[in-house]
Amino acid sequence: MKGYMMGYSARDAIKCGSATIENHLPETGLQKTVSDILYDLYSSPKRISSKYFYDAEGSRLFTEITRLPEYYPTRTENAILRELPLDKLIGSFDIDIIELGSGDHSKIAIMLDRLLSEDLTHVRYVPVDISQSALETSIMELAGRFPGLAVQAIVADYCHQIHLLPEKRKKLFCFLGSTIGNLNRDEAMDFVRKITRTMNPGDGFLIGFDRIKETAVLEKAYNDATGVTERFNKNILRVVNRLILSDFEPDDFEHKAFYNPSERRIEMHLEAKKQLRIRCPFIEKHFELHKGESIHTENSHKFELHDILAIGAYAGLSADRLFSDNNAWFSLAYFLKTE
Ligand code: AVJ
Repeated sequence: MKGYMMGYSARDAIKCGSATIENHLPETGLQKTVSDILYDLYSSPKRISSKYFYDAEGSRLFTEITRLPEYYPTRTENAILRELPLDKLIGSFDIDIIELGSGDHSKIAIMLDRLLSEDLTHVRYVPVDISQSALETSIMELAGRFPGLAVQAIVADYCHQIHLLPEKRKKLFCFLGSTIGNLNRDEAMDFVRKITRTMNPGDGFLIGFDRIKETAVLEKAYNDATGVTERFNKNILRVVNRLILSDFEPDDFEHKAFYNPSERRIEMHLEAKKQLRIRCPFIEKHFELHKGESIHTENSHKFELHDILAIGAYAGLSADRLFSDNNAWFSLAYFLKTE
């Protein structure tokens, strides 16, 4: 059932030169968003889904994070992407490169830079992201930088709206930046398997994995000296305030990020500095946080080689190649659908 609630049409298609943006987010419905967020805030421990980080300000802050000296993942992955033989991975057929969570399109730009302009003509780039503003920017910048590249942007929650993805042509899925680390381990398994079901033999899946390393290195990456990650973490409360009309005061919370060795992940939390009462017009009273209580905002799982192989195997993919930096701080796994 497609929702027409809130006065949206189910499909807002915007034309932008030869490129198109389709917005499918309203299908999920604002009411569901409100009830999902409230449900998570009433859970114990309290949590906010990390997908709400990325409003315009959150996306901007994340881009700032990727440039921090402490935040090694982006820099390391980009160096691997610069060496990646994309031409070999895509062959010479017409192909859709579907990037799940494309963000600021910086990763695909590095990959496309390696292609000759004649190779670009049989590529269609399909970025999928929940941030319409990020996709609009991508379309404009990519048109200038890669003339002749076809772009079809899809504004959607790629975790729940896989049915929207194009099916017929040969495909290369890209899930980069270790975004997969935001999912729990079993969710990551199921997610890759779900995507794989839409693939045909010969299609590829390129996934970026942040690897396990020294705890101090991991923790520094999420506790940068200039506090950008702290601002990024607190910004999620502003996003939630807009969505559920609550009155969170970001500075009532402290940014916490630490490595949880048994789960092999960085966890981010917002910890109440004092007893708090949060009001929201959709609930009868208010809800309370006691001093020191925290809201869990993000998991960022780190992966061993066997985790990576297990994810591919569970989806029935064959692990074709692993591209890593010399320290094995980050890996790009290229999986192939064989039957
Ligand atoms: C975009 C999910 C890969 O987990 O490292 C960066 C987000 N959070 N700093 C990550 C993030 C805090 C990032 N991912």
